[in-house]
Amino acid sequence: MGSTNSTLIKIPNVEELMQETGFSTAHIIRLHDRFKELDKERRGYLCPRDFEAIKGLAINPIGDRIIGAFFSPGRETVDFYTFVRILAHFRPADNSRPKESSSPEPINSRTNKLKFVFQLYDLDKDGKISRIDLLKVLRGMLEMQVTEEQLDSIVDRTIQEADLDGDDAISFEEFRKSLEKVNIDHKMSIRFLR
Ligand SMILES: [Ca+2]
Ligand SMILES: [Ca+2]
Repeated sequence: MGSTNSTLIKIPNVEELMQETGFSTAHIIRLHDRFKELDKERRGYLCPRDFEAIKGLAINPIGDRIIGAFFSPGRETVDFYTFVRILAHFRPADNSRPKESSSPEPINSRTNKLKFVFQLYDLDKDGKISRIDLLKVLRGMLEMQVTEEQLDSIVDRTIQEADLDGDDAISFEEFRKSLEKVNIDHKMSIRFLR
């Protein structure tokens, strides 16, 4: 497959990227094609508005927050490597892979997926989802669908249900516990490759 090889040659350190993310050669090539497709102006990087073309994201309630996760604070662009690394969080967990205690936890493990979602809510990055964080995120997600009063009561209930140590905020451990029964793979499946 000549075209396959020529694509890979254009992606330096591709082996490293595959190892880190667990994506196969075929995945990387498809992601590279998708990246180029989204990069309409062929600048070699994507801006937040390029992500608006991703269908599943526009209708995902936390779509905006997910788009935000591709961009580190103060940066308005994302390159192919960062793009692939972030997308690796959405890869279904691979249970068939033999677990080696020496190797670092894969990006798509349940814990890393939960961490990824957690930081979408922890707006001020202080390690806790506070009432204010939650209010802002939910306001963005629900926008016109609820009144401020309803929003307040949703926030109250969410915090009450998850907050175990009574500090009026949700730590990562509390977050993890509250989502114990949730199939995170299912929740985090987004069709980027369509
Ligand atoms: Ca916070
Ligand atoms: Ca707490």
